[in-house]
Amino acid sequence: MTRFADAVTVVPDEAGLAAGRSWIGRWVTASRRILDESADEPLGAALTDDALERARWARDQLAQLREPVTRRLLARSVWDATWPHDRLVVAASRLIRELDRIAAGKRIRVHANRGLGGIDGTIATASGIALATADRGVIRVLLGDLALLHDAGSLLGSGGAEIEGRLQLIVGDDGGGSIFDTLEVASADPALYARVMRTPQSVDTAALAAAYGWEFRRVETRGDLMPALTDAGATRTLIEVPLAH
Ligand SMILES: Cc1ncc(C[n+]2csc(CCOP(=O)(O)OP(=O)(O)O)c2C)c(N)n1
Ligand SMILES: [Mg+2]
Repeated sequence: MTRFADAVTVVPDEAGLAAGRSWIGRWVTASRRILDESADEPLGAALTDDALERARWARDQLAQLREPVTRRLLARSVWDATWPHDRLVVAASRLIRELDRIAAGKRIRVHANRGLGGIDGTIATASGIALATADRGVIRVLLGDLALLHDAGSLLGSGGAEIEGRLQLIVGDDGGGSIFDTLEVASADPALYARVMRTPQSVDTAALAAAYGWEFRRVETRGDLMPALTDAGATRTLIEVPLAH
């Protein structure tokens, strides 16, 4: 027998709601712990009366700003720079694993292609989101170098005047596909591994961006990262970040 229902009524399940609340509570606590662990170094040394100690602290801070960007810092900075009126698109990359590890709870919309959706199409996906959304923030795409190169053709489509919002491609460049470095296959013969899995590349990304009319910025140091991510200037920017590790 076949029956058709015109309406469904959801009956509140008090026990279920309580269990859900307790589950969320545990996640919020874990998230806060991660935030606390990642909090900036206490300002003790900066506030000390000892001039030498203060100078040492200032020198250390400056030296840190001049250091190259790590994968973790990139993931954290993109997360920190993104707010509820923005959107984030994350490609299949080692970067999404890093983000998964460090991102603490925050009410922002994050998109990712899963399943058969591969690294090709990441930029096209972001362009579609940019076209469909009425949000007026920045659409940030966090992707690896290979994901950029596999979808370079989408730099063309996403440039149309149709897209009013700002689109920012943030490319963590580690010269190939490093996601496999952390998987079992990394123990294969090094030459074969490089040829089949890592597929090194050294494409001139600045020239690629110029060819498609995108603004281009290369971020070499920690100090340059946040200003690049929060720059309200161009509508279509490709930010290349060479990764230290
Ligand atoms: C079309 C397609 N081919 C292959 C893959 C398998 N794959 C997943 S991640 C990845 C490498 C990504 O390299 P990159 O974009 O540089 O990111 P990284 O891991 O280096 O951060 C590949 C080849 C895929 N997902 N889709
Ligand atoms: Mg890579």
